[in-house]
Amino acid sequence: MSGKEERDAPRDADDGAHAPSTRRAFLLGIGASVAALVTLTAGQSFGLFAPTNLFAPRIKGSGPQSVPVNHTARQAHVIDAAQDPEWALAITNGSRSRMLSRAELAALPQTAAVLPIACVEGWSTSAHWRGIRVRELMAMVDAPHDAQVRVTSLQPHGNYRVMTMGAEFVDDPTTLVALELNGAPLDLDHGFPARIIAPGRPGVLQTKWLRSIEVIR
Ligand SMILES: Nc1nc2c(c(=O)[nH]1)N[C@H]1C(S)=C(S)[C@@H](COP(=O)(O)O)O[C@H]1N2
Ligand SMILES: [Mo]
Repeated sequence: MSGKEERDAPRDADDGAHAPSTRRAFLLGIGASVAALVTLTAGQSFGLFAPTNLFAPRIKGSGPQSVPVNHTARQAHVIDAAQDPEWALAITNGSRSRMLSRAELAALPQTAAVLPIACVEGWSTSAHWRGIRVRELMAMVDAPHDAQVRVTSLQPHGNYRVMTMGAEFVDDPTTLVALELNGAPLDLDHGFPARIIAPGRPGVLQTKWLRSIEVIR
């Protein structure tokens, strides 16, 4: 994809610059999510439905590495991109940028943190994460301490593809680009090769399958 196509592509979950149709789709999505949430709650409340509970894979303690999965790599259409041996995380601050392969990320100082994933769909699971502090990555491109960033996933489309993170999270010593979950490399469904984990943010903002982290200026 050329730089031009990249810029002209519709943006999802970005900083409010939705085209009208994108915005409508987003609002419809909220309606669908509420309906799904009601269904999920009902499904969990009645033992009668337990044997056919479609949401069973998301209950606490289930899923790869003992953590539920929101969207799988297949559902997010990232199977190939996430396993590309040429993958590298782009860190940019204006004209300053770094590309870091998974091996290069793994060679940087690692920080461990116990943090939950809390999904609006009705589950929360605490887990052990290990990775590189986002603020250390930002320091590598001389980002100021009050920098906000835009985080983009390899995911080609969808509401979770792009999110913004305020300086208070960027600067937090437990906000990580995580490479490991519960003592093992991230499962593909949990965001391999690298994902965001930050304290006290809703699950939707814990971006999986990272592509880039850019200072917003
Ligand atoms: N790229 C991307 N990141 C994502 C998502 C997604 O669909 N795509 N789902 C989000 C949601 S809603 C939640 S709750 C968490 C779940 O992370 P997990 O599947 O590793 O438990 O990932 C978040 N990060
Ligand atoms: Mo979620």
